[in-house]
Amino acid sequence: MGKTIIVSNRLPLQVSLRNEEIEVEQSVGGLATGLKSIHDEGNSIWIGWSGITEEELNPELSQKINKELRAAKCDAVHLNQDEIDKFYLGFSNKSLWPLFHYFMEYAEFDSSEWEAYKAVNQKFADKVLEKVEDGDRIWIHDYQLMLVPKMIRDKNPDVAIGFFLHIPFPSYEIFRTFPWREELLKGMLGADLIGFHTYDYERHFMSSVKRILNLEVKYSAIKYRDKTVRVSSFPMGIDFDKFYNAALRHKNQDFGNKSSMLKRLEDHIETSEEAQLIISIDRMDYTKGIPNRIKAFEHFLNKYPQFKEKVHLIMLTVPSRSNVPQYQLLKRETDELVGQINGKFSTVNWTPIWYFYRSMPFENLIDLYVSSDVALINPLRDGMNLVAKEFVASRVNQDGVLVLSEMAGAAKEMSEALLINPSNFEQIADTLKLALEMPVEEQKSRMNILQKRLKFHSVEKWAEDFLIALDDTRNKNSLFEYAPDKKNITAKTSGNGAYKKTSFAE
Ligand code: GDG
Repeated sequence: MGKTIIVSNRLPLQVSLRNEEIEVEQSVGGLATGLKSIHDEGNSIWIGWSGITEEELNPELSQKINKELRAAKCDAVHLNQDEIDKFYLGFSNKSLWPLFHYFMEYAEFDSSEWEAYKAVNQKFADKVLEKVEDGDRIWIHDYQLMLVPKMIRDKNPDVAIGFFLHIPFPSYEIFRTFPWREELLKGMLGADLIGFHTYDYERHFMSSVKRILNLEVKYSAIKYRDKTVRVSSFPMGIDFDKFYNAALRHKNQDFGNKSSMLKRLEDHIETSEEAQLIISIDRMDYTKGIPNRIKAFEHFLNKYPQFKEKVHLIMLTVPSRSNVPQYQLLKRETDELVGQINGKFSTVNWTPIWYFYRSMPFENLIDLYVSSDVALINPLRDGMNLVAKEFVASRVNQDGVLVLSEMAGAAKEMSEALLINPSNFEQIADTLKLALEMPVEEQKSRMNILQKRLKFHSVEKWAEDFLIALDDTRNKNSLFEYAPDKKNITAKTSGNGAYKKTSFAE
């Protein structure tokens, strides 16, 4: 077996410059954690952009960065500011991201940005081709790199290529509006195996392939250029033990060791007997339903005034893509709404919304997860949503209630949460009341099931399942040689959790 080449826009290391010196930190995101064991322990390299533009580099800095990256088995694709503006901030985040999240009115299609997207994808493909050897397998991630599979395949027809999309794949009626739809689909079809978080996204992709490319599509298989491309769903998990153990540590630590945030939260809970905390954590992104959340919370306070002066909504919104205009507008709207609600309802003793617009260290994230009563996660669209899973993993006493949007991929596996439609404020208000008043036994019985499932379907298992499926595909020993029906497909591969899960949304 050769090595595994992981390819993603960003590397698992965050490189930044401070006073002309480089700082390297481990990335804390789900992808970096999920692939950590495969990357650290196995024979692998990780290709991506370091976070530093070519303009910021000089030969001495380059040497230092390369040394750090080599030690972490990473290799950088160098991008200049113009490429970042057009490929990342432009095409990826102004065209693909809104379109794939059903925000058609936000999607801009600029042909010079499309050209930059193609050129940068080619740069990634070239870097992979430079590193690839016989017997290697390549795993490409996400919407920034959708053309890379084909670009590699064109030069190296035999190599094993997997592609995973972390965001939703939209329905055909949305996707068909995309000006370069054929090229994008063909780009993905360079892979042997294409993975999505849910069966719905898989279905949407198959439908677009069939109707736009007129290809022969059956169940989880597509006949393309004399080979079979397999498509399946692999719902991404989290590092359950990391969150559970951190939460346990936080709960049991001496008062003196607690963070000032945890002390203040606990103090608040102890001094006001009926106090309850609702948390929400997300990037400041229009897909996450932040204005809806605030408006629904206002509706809740109006409809159920008995919760006034008792319940707080803690909103941690992390700055994101703040040089894209829609994100600036969203920030302004959020600031205004929070100001309005707090202005309208606050008393000397009570402010309904505690709003943080910044990133917090992991330890504070755990403080929030462990000290809240309810998590309100209400994206308008979300590929998966790992925050919902992290909240559940952090509830070591198995209490607490998750209120989750049915538009998040995570909802497909978390039916014990209270599921809501993020546009139905009436329903959100009623559900918040239900959550805040839910008897502890019921909280525990729901949490118990959720935790068991999450612990089993960890992020390590997700990565393992995907790579096993990629090997399977290459060995041509499984499902997709036009199996007669989907039940047979499931049965054939029942040793592998990934395929079993393809049926959960049906
Ligand atoms: C994309 C898809 C899909 C958040 N605030 C802080 C912080 N976080 C961490 C959370 C969580 C991660 O960021 C956010 O992950 P999500 O899944 O919720 O959302 P996206 O960033 O939009 O991710 C999404 C995901 O890819 C994986 O496929 O689930 O649907 O949109 O891990 O803990 N971490 C720290 N401080 C913060 O303030 N340390």
